[in-house]
Amino acid sequence: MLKLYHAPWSRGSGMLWLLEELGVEYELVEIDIRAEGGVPETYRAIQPNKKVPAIALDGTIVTERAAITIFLADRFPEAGLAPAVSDADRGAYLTMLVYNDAVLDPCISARAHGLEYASNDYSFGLFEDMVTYLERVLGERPYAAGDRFTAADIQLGSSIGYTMRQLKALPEKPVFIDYLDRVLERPANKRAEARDTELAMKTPFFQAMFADSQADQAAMPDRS
Ligand SMILES: N[C@@H](CCC(=O)N[C@@H](CS)C(=O)NCC(=O)O)C(=O)O
Repeated sequence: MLKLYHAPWSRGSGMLWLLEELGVEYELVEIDIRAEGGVPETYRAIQPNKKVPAIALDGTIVTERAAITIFLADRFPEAGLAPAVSDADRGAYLTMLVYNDAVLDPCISARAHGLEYASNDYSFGLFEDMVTYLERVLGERPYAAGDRFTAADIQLGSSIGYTMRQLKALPEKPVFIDYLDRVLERPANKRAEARDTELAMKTPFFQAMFADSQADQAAMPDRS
């Protein structure tokens, strides 16, 4: 059976959404990336940097979100999540999947860590150029690869949703808000979110975090 190596509320969360869209059976192997002692060294045999997500299917291990997405969406074509190799949307589909990981993600991390740099210092270029490009693409077409929802929207939707709504690093542009309204309400995403939240609530890190925030709230002076 397909195995997903995953940690809740992480870059692996989009994979749960993908698997729900594909409608395939899978076994979830939880990797506690927030464990005090760190991720066990044995996991390096699956993912060379000990990161999630990773998948294993029929003896093949695939790592990196874009690669996993391409692999699974092509492997289960009946779900209709990948434009065929000869489809006019295939180029945009691959571009947006890889852009998500190779440009959007590091631009956001660089911004969140206050890194100052020139465009040609790093392969991912400037944050402002990334925002302008995404705004243009999503202003020109309703979905990442064209007129229909594909697996690229799972990755792009997850990234835009998290970085705009939770991290607050991506500006709240109207095209991003409209795009999220189009993609995040899908039933498969709602199922994935529910499963992820359930997993997060069983994770010692989040249990401690929520216990702390409840304790802080209880200690707040009553202003009523
Ligand atoms: N390039 C990887 C990045 C995955 C990644 O950054 N995963 C984070 C979770 S959000 C992780 O596993 N961090 C644990 C660690 O670095 O120890 C991908 O796209 O699959």
